[in-house]
Amino acid sequence: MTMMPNAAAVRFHDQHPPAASLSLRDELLQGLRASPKTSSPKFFYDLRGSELFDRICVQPEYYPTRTEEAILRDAADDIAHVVGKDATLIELGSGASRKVRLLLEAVRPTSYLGIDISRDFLLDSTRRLAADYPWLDVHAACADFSQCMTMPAGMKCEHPVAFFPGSSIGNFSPDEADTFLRGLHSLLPSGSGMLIGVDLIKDEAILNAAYNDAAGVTAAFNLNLLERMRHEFDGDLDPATFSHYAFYNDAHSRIEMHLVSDINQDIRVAGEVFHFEQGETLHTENSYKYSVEGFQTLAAGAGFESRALWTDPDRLFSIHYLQRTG
Ligand code: AVI
Repeated sequence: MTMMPNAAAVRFHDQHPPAASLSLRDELLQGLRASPKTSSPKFFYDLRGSELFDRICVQPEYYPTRTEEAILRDAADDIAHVVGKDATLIELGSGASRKVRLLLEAVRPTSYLGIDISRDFLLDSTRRLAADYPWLDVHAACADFSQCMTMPAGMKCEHPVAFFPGSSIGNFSPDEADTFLRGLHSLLPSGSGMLIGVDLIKDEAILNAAYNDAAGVTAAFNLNLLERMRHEFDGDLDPATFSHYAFYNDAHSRIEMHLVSDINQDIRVAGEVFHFEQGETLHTENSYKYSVEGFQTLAAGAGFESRALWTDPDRLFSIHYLQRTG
């Protein structure tokens, strides 16, 4: 269904992502029943988790956000040249639509489509975008881009360019990333572009510091998952009996985040009891890091050829422009 919200400048397409609470609960319980215990990173992002994530992005140790923004700012004209004219920028998981602002004046796309699962947040940020860039045809689609996504009916889109910043692809396993890229390949017509931010493999000390900031914001972000279990999933547990644990796993080229139980204990979530030994962990997130070549190989396997690459002088972060082949 397509309808006009109050602010006339945004066209809103509600793709009705499945009302999640039951499936979310089931997914959470399934992870807690598994051995070792796991939880999807998407459980981090309730309101408090999203606020904490915004605070992580400005911590001095968390280099990805400011480095990617600097690359986008410095390379905006170059990016515009590679992207070409009459683009429709499609931002996947658009959130606050903040990073795309660094490109809009240079790229001058004809239209912008922000896709996000959080309806109110999406509407608010795309309305602000439409107000600030009156020449831009702004669309918003409420959908879970990682599950299923179709282009909104009736949207004219001559030269689609997917925009996926933030190294969010790093929160997928390489197999999931491959499936995700293949899904985009089947959605986008031949010749479409993709501008994607990918965090790079680097000195372990820099990586470990980024996920263990001195102010304890990443720890609070991780531990907030337990608060969410208490409030949203009828959890009976004491968050103070768990600790944040994040480290770089060199063999898998990924940061792992865990919640470690400091004691032997039973917790109850949604009516079910789960036992934790002292020192046992709930694995809450992986954040994969790639070499430039490693990512290009992954993308090529899913049908996207590398056309351009930008990095910062310290090669902390990369932005790739890929083209859909076939
Ligand atoms: C959203 N994502 C790319 C972040 C990352 O770095 O993997 C999430 C995050 N987790 C802890 N700090 C930041």
